Order: sequence, then structure tokens, then C-alpha cells
Amino acid sequence: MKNHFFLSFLFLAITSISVAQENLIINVYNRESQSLNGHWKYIVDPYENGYYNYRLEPFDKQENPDKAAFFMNSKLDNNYELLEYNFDKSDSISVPGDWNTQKENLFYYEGTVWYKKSFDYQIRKKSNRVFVYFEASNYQTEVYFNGKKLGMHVGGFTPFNFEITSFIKEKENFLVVKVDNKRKKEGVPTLNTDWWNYGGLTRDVKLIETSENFIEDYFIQLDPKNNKSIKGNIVLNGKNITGKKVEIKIPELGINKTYTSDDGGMVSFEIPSNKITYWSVENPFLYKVSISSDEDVIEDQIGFRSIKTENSNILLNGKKVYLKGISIHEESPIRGGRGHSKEDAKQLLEWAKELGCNYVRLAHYPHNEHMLRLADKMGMLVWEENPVYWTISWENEETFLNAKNQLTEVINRDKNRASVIIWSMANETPVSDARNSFLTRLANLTRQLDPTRLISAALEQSNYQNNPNIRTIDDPFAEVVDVLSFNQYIGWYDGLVDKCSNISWKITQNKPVLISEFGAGAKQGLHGDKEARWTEEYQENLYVETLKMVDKIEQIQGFSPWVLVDFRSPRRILPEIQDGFNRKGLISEDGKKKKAFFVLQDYYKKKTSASKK
Ligand code: GCB
Repeated sequence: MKNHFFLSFLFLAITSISVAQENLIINVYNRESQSLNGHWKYIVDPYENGYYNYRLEPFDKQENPDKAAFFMNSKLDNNYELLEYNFDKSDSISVPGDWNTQKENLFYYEGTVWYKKSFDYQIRKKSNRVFVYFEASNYQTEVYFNGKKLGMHVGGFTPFNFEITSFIKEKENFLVVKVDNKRKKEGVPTLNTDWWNYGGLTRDVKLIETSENFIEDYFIQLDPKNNKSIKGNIVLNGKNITGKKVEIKIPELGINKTYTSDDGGMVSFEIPSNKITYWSVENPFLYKVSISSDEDVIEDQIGFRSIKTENSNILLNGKKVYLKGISIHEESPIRGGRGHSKEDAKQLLEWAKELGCNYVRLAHYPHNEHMLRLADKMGMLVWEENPVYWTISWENEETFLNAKNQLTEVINRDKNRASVIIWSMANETPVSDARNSFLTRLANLTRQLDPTRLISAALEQSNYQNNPNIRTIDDPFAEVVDVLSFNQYIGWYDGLVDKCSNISWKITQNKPVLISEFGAGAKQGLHGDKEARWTEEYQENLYVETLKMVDKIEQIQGFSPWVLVDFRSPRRILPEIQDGFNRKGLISEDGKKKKAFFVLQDYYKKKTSASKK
């Protein structure tokens, strides 16, 4: 029987989507594409004048949309006509990029901005198909092409695409995108976060050209139950996808197999191999994998490894691994603002490497794909996180579907990346029945979508039997996760640093434990007493004492302190210290290392030698 966990992935991906319209095309970096990055025209529209008429009826619901609708990109035919917008005479903005750090007057803006790009396009072959692909756009996006609505997307950190084959012309196409980053109580994330709500087309936009029937998706990993078998499936997209020959080649393993697609255009396979070089931190070996059909061919670079837990251990390829980590926000260390480029990813991951990390927590939402591609190459283990943060509307089914959709999209995008070992469901969420059920449903979904990785969430710790000196994890979701993770701020929000030495831990679950956050704020260059808040010495001392404290946790298997680099947050307003930045970085936003960086670096260095014995 072809009993494939992997098949359920595809089924769920198709049926669960309430807000995105079309199946995601994966591995877009290795496909034929034309970039739409560069200058776009934009109009700031706080009253959504280009979307609604004066009776607040959306123009895109009209049968013959009014010229006043911005997505029509209307032009005046004569001087007598009235038209109160003009994209071509409007200012330009760079895509990809948030609007907040590009335009001074949009720094705090939360609302609608319209983007317009005009382009010509020469299709390579008449029967080919064309899609417009957005790597991310924050937060709600309506997409229009040549005056027609393609669809909408909710969620600021995951990719989506729409087919434009029947609308695209050789000359004068126009793509109009309405992006609205207003925060919403029922949104994911919700109204309050501790990061900047960067708006706009924050990642690449491109056109992808495919053959008429093409390879849309595949999931190729080591079988979690048998490390001598490569298991997976491939999905074709098109009208003529049944009974097609599909070939998979992994030349370095001497694999060259041909299968026939089923009624749904799907192929499932298990290929035994006893020569696999496993992907690891020390040797992040990626195989060239090539998949082809009679019309299409696509390549990827895929590592094969297993990740499991056994009692309180995390096992990478069957061997214990200690996660020497750091948490990272997706801010550009080069330009400031939302990060999106290969160079941004390289700088962040190189700093993590210099710190001695083998692991990064990508907080608090899916980061751009360059991060994962590079982590694969560098041998960096990764925690990826859904933006279910703090006080989501747990009772609201739409909120759940939104969270589920965003999680499905990131799993879909990154399921072939060996570096990703943990899917995190949420961060610091308050225990309640509704929340427990919300997160448990997400975890069940994740296990169905991807049985090859571990599940976690950044939980909170509490006093053990009312004793403030003994800490425990008292959260029903701890029963659901594979890896028990929690944030703790003893010495910063919870007393002063000397408190660390009084704390002991009573963690009752027999699971690996990670501390997903600890930290203290420090202004780079501010020196003084180690008891004085905001000095580098305070932060340094907190690291020294916390490291001793966490070493006392029996099941500890690693941690990811908060945070690699200072990042923008509107909650952090203290003049001359924060000035709009969360200062818990080990590196300042202009790239200068603080003293605590070296404490952690030293600890990680010793940890390596200790684990080699
Ligand atoms: C936390 C949150 C993180 C904040 C951090 C802080 O627990 O998970 O998003 O930025 O604390 O600095 O307070």
C-alpha cells in the first residue's frame, strides 16, 4: 500500500486554504523567472479612496469598475474628464523594501499603499504559462493585473502566487497591488508585538514562466523511519498530468528512477540507498536533485538528515546534538528596516557563526528564503516560527484559519530544507482552553504536513508550587510538543541578575529542553557598574550568571538568547537609550559587538570542546 504521510501534505495544502487562492509554486530561485524588482509607482491611500466609492462600496465588486478605482490605472482621454489620481506622476519606491525606512513620512504609517508596475513581456513559448509570485507582502494584499482582480493574500511573511497566463500581453501590462499593514485584533500577529510593523512589498516580486504542464511541488526527504531510504512525492500542475513519466535523478547517489503520475498528477516514491552522506553541522552536504517530466525540469540542492528526540535528547542523524543558538529578527544589518536579500542573510548568519552557533531561532515569523538556503549551505540548524504571538484571538475561527494558512505556506516553502529542524507554533501565549485547542490543532496539522521534523513553541515558565525560587513548566501544551522550550527573563524583568544564583529548576516532562529566550538590554558603548541597567556590563553579567543557571537544568539541550542584533520596536521609546530599538542585541544596529557577545562566544567555544570528549 502506498501509505504516504507525505501525500497528506498536498491534500491539506489544497483544502485548508481559506485566504490564499492558488497552490504555491516552490523552489522559485531555480525556475525561469523575470524579476519585477526595482522602482514601482506608489500612492498612499489612508482613506482607501482608490478601493471604495463614496458609499463605501468596493470598486472591485463592480461589474464594470469605475475609472476612479486605482487598480484600473486609468489615464485621462481628454481634458474634460475628471480623474483624481495618476500613478505615472506619483513618486516611486523600491521593491523589495518596506515603505517605513524608504520614505520619511511613512515611518509610522499603518494603512493602505497602492503599488503599480508597468512592463512588457515576451513569452518564450506560446503554450507556456506565466505566474506572478510575491515572496512576501505585509499584511493584507489585493492583487490586480491589467485591470482584473487576481486575488488576495493575508499574512506578512509567506509567499503566494497567481496565474496571469490569459491576461498577459506583449506590451504595456500593469500590475497594481494594494498593500494594507493595519494591525488587527483578530490578525496573526495581533495588535501588539515587540517589533516594527514594516509595511509593503517587503520581498522580491517576479514572474515565473512554466511549461503548460509543470512540476509544481515536491517533498523529498530522508524517510523518518528508515535512514537508508529517500522518500517523497512530486506534484504536477496542468490539464494533462495523468499517466505522465516523471524522472528523479540524484547523480551522486547513482539514483535515476522513472515513475508514472496518478490521476491527481502525483508521484510517490521510496528509493533505498545505503551510500547517503548525511547532512550535518560539520558537513552540510547537499545533493543535486533533478526532477523532470516530458515538459519540465527542475533542480534543487537537498540535504538528507534525520532529526528525532529520545527522552531528553535531540538526535541529529542518531547522534546527540546540543543547540548553541541565538534568536534573530529579520532586520537588515546593512540598510536597517526589513531584511530580504542574500547579503542580509549572509551577514546575520555569519555573525551567528562567529558567535559559535550551530543553531538559529528565526523569530517571530517566517524569514525570507535566502536565510534557509544559506543555513542549508552553512550547516546551521533552524527553528522556524509562525507569527502566533502573545494574545491572538483564540476563539475566532477566522484567526485560526489564518494562522493555519500561514503555517501551511511556510512548511510548504521550506519542507525540503535540511537545516529546518523545528516548527514553532507560537510565542509566549497565555494558557487557556481556547489557546490550548488552537495550538494543538496547529500541531496536529503540522505533524500531518511534515512528519520529518520536531514541533515546539516558546512557552513560559512559572513558580513550582508557589515557590519563587523553583521554576517549572506548567502548561498543557508541553504535553503536545516534541521539544520543550520556554522564554525566561530572570535578572531583567524578573529581579536583578543576582537572582539567577538562587533559582533551581524542576522540569517534570521527560523531553529535551531549550531556552528559547533570555537576555537584557544594553546600549552599546554605555559602560558602568554591572548593577546599572542598560550598561554593557549589566548585560555581560546577566549572560555570565544565566549560563551558570541554565547549566543546572537537567534536560537542557541548548538555547537561543534574545537577540543577535538590536531591532526596531515602537514599544522601546526610552530617550538616549532605546530611541525606538529593543536593546537586547549582542550587536548594535550599526554592527558593533557588545561585551556579552564575547561571553556567549566563549561559552559556546568551551561547549564544543566539552562535547568532543
Ligand atoms: C519576549 C518576546 C520578544 C521580546 C522580548 C523582550 O519574551 O518573545 O518578542 O522582544 O521578550 O525584549 O522583551
